[in-house]
Amino acid sequence: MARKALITGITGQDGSYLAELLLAKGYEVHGLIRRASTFNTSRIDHLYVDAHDPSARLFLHYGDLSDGSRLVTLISDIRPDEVYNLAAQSHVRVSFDEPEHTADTTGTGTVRLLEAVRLSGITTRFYQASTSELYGATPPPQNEDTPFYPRSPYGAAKLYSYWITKNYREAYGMFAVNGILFNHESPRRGETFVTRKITRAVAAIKAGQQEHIYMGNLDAVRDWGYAAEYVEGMWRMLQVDEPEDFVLATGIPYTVRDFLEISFSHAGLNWEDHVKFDERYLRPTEVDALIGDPSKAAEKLGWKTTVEPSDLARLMVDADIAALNQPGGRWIDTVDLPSWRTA
Ligand code: NDP
Ligand code: GDR
Repeated sequence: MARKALITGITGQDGSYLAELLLAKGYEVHGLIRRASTFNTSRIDHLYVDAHDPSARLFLHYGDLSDGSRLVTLISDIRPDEVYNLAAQSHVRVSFDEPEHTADTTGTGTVRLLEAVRLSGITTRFYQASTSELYGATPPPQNEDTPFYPRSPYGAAKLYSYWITKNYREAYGMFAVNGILFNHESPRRGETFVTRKITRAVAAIKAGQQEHIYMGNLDAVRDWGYAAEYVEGMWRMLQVDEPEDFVLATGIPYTVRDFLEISFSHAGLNWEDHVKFDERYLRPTEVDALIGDPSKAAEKLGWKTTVEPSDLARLMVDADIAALNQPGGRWIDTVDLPSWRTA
């Protein structure tokens, strides 16, 4: 029988890559989707096969992390072997505008899902999407032993999720792990995160559709990896004998300014001609520098990145330029997955 996985956040960047990966590995994949007035499944439409087709292995279920009883019903019905909790209000800047909603989804949502697993009485492995934002003000390099100091309502909500995941592991013997992932990007990245905001703007400016882009803090240092590689690390964390928490990162630092420079110059543009400052993109408290140390994942999971941040910037620019030339302006992925991933 095929192994079953439930992915919350399947319509997001990571959920779409993880669904692809698990389907390729032969899993039956179940995804939690939110009811919306317009379809929000564009990242997974290419994976969908009508449920009446006997070959269908991807099944979508309406639900929401704010609705605990629905989670209990779903987990009890699906009885997944693995649960990946990727759903969240994931935007750090927005979390300052919507702190309570962020706490409910990004924090309390995790305990609702863990409780659903516990109450259903099934044996399942649980992955929690933890984040480098937990480190916040603690200077780099950051690894699994680095103290946390979150700097946003998002980071504080994720801190709760980190500890409640660890608590369910210790209290109930559940195989529940935290993947502490540093920033990871792709052509499927949400349009308001800084990398994608930049690469979309490069494409639009190159095409003569806009002149300027408004940005916030260009000095922030981030460790940007390629999302398609990070979902492999998530899966590997659930395949080992003992549940442990792992950092996934490239270990390579770039500033937002560096990312601008690489992206604009790849399209033959000078970023300084096009970037303007707008204080609305500043955060009340900023995370200055995140640089991960992924050596534990390399040693115990055999996981490593192959796409460096500069290559990532270029592939995202290429994808956004190509998307502008597509009917409907839809993104496409322009690179094949690294060979070690599919081996
Ligand atoms: P996205 O913002 O692209 O996707 C978030 C997903 O969560 C979407 O599918 C969204 O659904 C869903 N969602 C939001 N609120 C709810 C809710 N109340 N109930 C059910 N589903 C909900 O995030 P990413 O794919 O980039 O990230 C995946 C996870 O990893 C997130 O938890 C994020 O915080 C975390 N993370 C991300 C990192 C990154 O660099 N990308 C780094 C470290 C951690 P909808 O499409 O309907 O909005
Ligand atoms: P981050 O990602 O906050 O690290 O969270 P984001 O891309 O939003 O910001 C990165 C850095 O860029 C600076 N910045 C801007 N950011 C945005 N969005 N828009 C701008 O115009 C802009 N100008 C400068 C920010 O101040 C920040 O320093 C992401 C999310 O995916 C989280 O869910 C995840 O947990 C972390 O990465 C790891």
